[in-house]
Amino acid sequence: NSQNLDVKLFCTFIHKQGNEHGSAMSKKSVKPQPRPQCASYSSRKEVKIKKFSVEGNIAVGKSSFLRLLASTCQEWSFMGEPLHKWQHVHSSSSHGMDNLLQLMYDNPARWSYTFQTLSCMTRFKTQIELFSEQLLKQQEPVRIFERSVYSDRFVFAKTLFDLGHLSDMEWNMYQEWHTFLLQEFGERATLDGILYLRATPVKCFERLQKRARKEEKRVTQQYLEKLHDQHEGWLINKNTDLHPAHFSNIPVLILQVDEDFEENPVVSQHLINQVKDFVASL
Ligand code: UDP
Ligand code: DCM
Ligand code: MG
Repeated sequence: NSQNLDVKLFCTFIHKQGNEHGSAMSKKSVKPQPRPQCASYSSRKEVKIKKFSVEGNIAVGKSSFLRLLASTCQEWSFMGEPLHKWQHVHSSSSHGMDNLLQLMYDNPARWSYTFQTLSCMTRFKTQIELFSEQLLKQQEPVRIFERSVYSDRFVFAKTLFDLGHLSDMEWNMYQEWHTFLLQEFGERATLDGILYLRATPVKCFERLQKRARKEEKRVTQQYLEKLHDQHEGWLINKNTDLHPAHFSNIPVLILQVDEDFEENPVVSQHLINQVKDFVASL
């Protein structure tokens, strides 16, 4: 089912990451191995790595779109959303594991801040992930993330605050450490562009029901409407109050995905062409 696909997708990425970063450590070799690079530039070759995030509402089709891109742009690097980490959190509960995504949807006032802390922390880790030698060997290395620390804050945490699930104090604390981390990570956390997958909340709700992720049974179309408005304010109308302000100038490619692209090669090819042109233009 689609949930397994999500896990599989993430595992593929992890596996890929493992290969990219782990190969030097896992193989016994007498030769010293070159170190992976941390910043957007490789000091060795001065190669610029272009970084993009795929943004969009819940179930709009981000993971499906990453799979599609991965099948055609095989030289690019892809980082799926670390969803399984949010579903499997170590705890001293009877199972030794808690599902924080489930807890948040079951009791948002209690668990939203905890969830947003974990999701953003795992995201920061992903977003500043080391670059592999394999990626740096590409003439024009590209890395694509599913969502970013920006949507975590400007879409999700903000919406949960507006709905009263984060208190004033929690929202202030969240913004304070988020701004601090953005400033500390600087270049390593920035993006060169955003691919905004855009569809009506009705279409997203339809896809959410088709996917039927068990934790998301309580997600309503009204909630998707709020998230949609938040995306629109941030990426289209540009009236979201962004802090720090210089993060507001990231170029955005809008991809309308109401029409099914998963099963439609003409639609999917058109989307891929737009992405390739956008990536090449930056
Ligand atoms: N989906 C679809 N047509 C599309 C894109 C996606 O029917 O063109 C379905 C997909 O098979 C899945 C659901 O929509 O069942 C949500 O997709 P995905 O998990 O990729 O969404 P995400 O939450 O990652 O944006
Ligand atoms: N999610 C959230 N807050 C975030 C990021 C994600 O509440 N900062 C939730 C929304 C979805 C799930 O995690 O229920 C994964 O998102 P998607 O299905 O859009 O990939
Ligand atoms: Mg997804």
